[in-house]
Amino acid sequence: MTNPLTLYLAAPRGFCAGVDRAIKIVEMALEKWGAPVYVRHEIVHNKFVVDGLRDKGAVFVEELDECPPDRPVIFSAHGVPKAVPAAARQREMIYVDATCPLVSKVHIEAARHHENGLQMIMIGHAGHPETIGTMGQLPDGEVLLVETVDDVAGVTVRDPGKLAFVTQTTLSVDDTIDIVAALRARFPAIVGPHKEDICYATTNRQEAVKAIASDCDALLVVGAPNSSNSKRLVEVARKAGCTYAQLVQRATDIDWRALEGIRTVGVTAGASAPEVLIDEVIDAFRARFDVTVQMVEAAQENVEFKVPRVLREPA
Ligand code: 0CM
Ligand code: SF4
Repeated sequence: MTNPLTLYLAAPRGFCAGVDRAIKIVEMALEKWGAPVYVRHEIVHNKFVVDGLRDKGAVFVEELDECPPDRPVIFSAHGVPKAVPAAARQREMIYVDATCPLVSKVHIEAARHHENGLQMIMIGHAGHPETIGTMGQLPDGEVLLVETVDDVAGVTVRDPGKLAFVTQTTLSVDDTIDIVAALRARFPAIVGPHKEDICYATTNRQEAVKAIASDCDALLVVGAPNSSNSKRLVEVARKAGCTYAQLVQRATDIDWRALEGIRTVGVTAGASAPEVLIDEVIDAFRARFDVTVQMVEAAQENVEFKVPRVLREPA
């Protein structure tokens, strides 16, 4: 006799519209131009997705100068500094930009504020490709990075009356509220978005985790260790009262010993994790427990983004 287990399946979870579009861009580029097609940085932060595209002929590199000039190159969903497409044009390369339109929107906001003479502050994680890409929309030194409430006190600005802020799209909604509040308290004239630039997918996945976390003895987030939005889901679960919340790339990562005796488990996935990996995790639970799946839906999503025109036109 296996023990009963209620599995709360969070919705929405997994792929967002920007990830869907970015993967489609690589697939369509391979169809249009044949292999190899180069991709600068992991198209989305998921090893399973990257391995699948590599099998179809995509070659993943970190920098543009690792690509031969006569093959197409795709820029990842996280966005790139302005210098990257500029270098591709200089080398007369074919390039397709898979930057999520919601990240591009932040790039445009930053450029607009800069044109209006405002110095920029970015709320984001140092070293993350989206932060590097957004900061790289403006000349060096024009964007100051803050990661925490404490950073706000230490930031040195040119003119407190001429400031604006943007954020990374995949931050913790609750942590960002505090950082924005600290910025507005120290710099009352700061200009910014109504709330922040966190995207709909990040917000909804965090809401769904909050809806189940306190009812879960354990909660697993399917996602990669370099996926910002996935890591935030683990933090949100812990803050919302789930004492055992873990990131797993796939079912083989699950620590079954730590799950002994649980009666309830939550399962969700970051925006870059494919549904097959979630199914795999659920199947692994079914093999060990008498599982009842209960879906908990925090929001409905119907966002879709078109692929760039160059891929919709015949070769
Ligand atoms: O930004 P993050 O690390 O969460 O990227 P990801 O590839 O895991 O998710 C989708 C995106 C974007 C931009
Ligand atoms: Fe775009 Fe948000 Fe998805 Fe990132 S997580 S690709 S910003 S929709």
